[in-house]
Amino acid sequence: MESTIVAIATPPGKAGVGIVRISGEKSIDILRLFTRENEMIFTPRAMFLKMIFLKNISDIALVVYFPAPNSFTGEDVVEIQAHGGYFLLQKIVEQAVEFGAVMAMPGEFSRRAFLNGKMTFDQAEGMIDIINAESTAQARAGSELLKGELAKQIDILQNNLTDMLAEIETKLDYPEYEFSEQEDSDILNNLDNVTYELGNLLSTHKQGFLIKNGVRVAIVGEPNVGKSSLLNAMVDSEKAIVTEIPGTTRDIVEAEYEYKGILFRLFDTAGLRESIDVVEKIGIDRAKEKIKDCDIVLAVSEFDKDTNIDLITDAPVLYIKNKIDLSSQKEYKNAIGISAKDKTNIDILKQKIFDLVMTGGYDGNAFYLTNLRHIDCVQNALECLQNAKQNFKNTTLDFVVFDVKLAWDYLGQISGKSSSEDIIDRIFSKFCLGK
Ligand SMILES: Nc1nc2c(ncn2[C@@H]2O[C@H](COP(=O)(O)OP(=O)(O)O)[C@@H](O)[C@H]2O)c(=O)[nH]1
Ligand SMILES: [Mg+2]
Repeated sequence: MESTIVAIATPPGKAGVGIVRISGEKSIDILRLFTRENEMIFTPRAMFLKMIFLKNISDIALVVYFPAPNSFTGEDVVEIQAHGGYFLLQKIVEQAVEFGAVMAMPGEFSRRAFLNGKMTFDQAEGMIDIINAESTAQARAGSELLKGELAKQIDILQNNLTDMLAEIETKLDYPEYEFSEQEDSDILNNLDNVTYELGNLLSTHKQGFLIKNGVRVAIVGEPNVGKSSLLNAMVDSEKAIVTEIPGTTRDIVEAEYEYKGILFRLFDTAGLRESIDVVEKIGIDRAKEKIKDCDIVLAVSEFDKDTNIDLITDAPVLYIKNKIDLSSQKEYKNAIGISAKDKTNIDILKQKIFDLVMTGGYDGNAFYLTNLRHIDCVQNALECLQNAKQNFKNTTLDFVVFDVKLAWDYLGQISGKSSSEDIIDRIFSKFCLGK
């Protein structure tokens, strides 16, 4: 028998309400012990306002009982919505343990949900993405997964491969069977179709990465050109210190904004110059590191000067002329004129950044591969199918069957149709406690 697990489902801290979740066969008994109810009064999925009794404390809580299999985990589940003090909630957990539950491991509720067929791997991962989301696009990507959008697409391709395998294998059972040209070309067409679809899916992963992690934007330039002022203007708050003294910014200052659903992470850096100041030097080294480690570089100079610094980076570079409030010239060749002080052209700049990194734009209705594990699976499956296509011309069908099966297996790892203890561990151990 599986143990009955308990954990706090709400974050540490103080809040109006805090939730303790219990899952397993003993849940309902534990609830009755808490409430000292002798009769079975807990109508499934209905809330009851009850006293709950701990050792020397009691609280008034809303309690609800979800009998198996109609619960998050697929087991009997009880939720106690008590007052949201972390001390109190911990006491409730301790009491539940005395009543026969054990403390849940991180992700254990979701792991049980998976094992009981309540959700697939990718749905569980989508749920975590929603929890971790910091932008509209991130939350959207998570909700697409949770809805089963990826599993649906993958299922179609897997079924396609299954049908094909069945057909080839029946015929392979008869050694004297000769595949006609028509049959050969049908198999190849089928392989082509699935490879094409997987290729399409994989092509979304660069944008998917930016959706998931946010776009890292480094602001660099010589001292005093207005880098910190630009960061402040872009996030509309006084995050970074601005002074007329060159060398003010030393550590990297971070700030974020959302544009068209996408999260952008700005990094304001120390002005690049030869410096003898130890602290400033470290800041300058960090700035140079940041240039290499970002998705786009904003190279800022004053309107009447050019950027005079070495930019060693693979990322696109956007040249910016600042302080145009002091100039009569507002338009520049190969650069955007802005005034960080007056917040002129900040929106134009944001659009330009968006266009340069999100090549192909962002379609709020499209599906993007955002999860590294899924990307790996798709990539591996694609390679197997490419091998299968290659082998189709050169060797016997047994090899083709082998590679197609392997591809099927990789695709199955996305949803968990093909799973192992190892994959299950890898996925759920990253989840938070109480999820
Ligand atoms: N007139 C004008 N002054 C600016 C503008 N942006 C920044 N400054 C001034 O330039 C100086 C240096 O700005 P700061 O943002 O600290 O530059 P940083 O060293 O590149 O970070 C400060 O005195 C700012 O007030 C601008 O758009 N117009
Ligand atoms: Mg600065």
